[in-house]
Amino acid sequence: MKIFGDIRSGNCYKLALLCRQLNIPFEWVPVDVLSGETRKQGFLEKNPNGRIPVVQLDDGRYLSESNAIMCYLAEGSKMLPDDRFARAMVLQWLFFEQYSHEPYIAVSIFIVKYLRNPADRQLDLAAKREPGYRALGVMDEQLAETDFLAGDDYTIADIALYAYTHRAKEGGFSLEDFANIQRWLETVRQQPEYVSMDNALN
Ligand SMILES: N[C@@H](CCC(=O)N[C@@H](CS)C(=O)NCC(=O)O)C(=O)O
Repeated sequence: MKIFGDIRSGNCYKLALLCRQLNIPFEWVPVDVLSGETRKQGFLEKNPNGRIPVVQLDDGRYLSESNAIMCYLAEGSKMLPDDRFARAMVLQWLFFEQYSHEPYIAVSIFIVKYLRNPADRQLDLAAKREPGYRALGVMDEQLAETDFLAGDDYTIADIALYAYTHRAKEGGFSLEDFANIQRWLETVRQQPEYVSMDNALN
């Protein structure tokens, strides 16, 4: 399987971390997210939406959307439970991540770190503050009740939300008031075969 990605992207890191933890071999094909490569014709044939990550399976088929790819890869493992309700809880957090967390926290990191905080994005950045903190509050409340987001077991819901939460500070979000998130971040780091973003491809 090939993963087309940029390891600076949390959405791409999700897949590298999951593959390491499930012992799934992959070939990483680097795509520079800042160069506009994802919007060129050759790439649009892989994902018409022009975004990474994309995987190409051994039979040639392509799949995009980080959380959908994680569901595909985690099928049959403990990271995606078979039980109907337990699985739906995992999906609940995957959808939460994409709709209520990533657009605020990941995009803030992108503006601050990768675009170098340009003046013409300051209003946009400020508008992400309140919904970003609201998402962190929802996570913290859940993590006051359970060890992991979808319950007592580590699942792909934790990978999905770890990817950008552990870097929230780079987008200007403080985790100081979120003790349960801090404890959970440390627990994720202690999972077997955990790799940090910096080491995920080594
Ligand atoms: N919902 C998508 C988001 C993917 C996404 O936004 N990817 C960014 C990098 S993190 C990208 O490819 N940006 C390049 C572009 O939009 O041209 C997913 O979870 O995979």
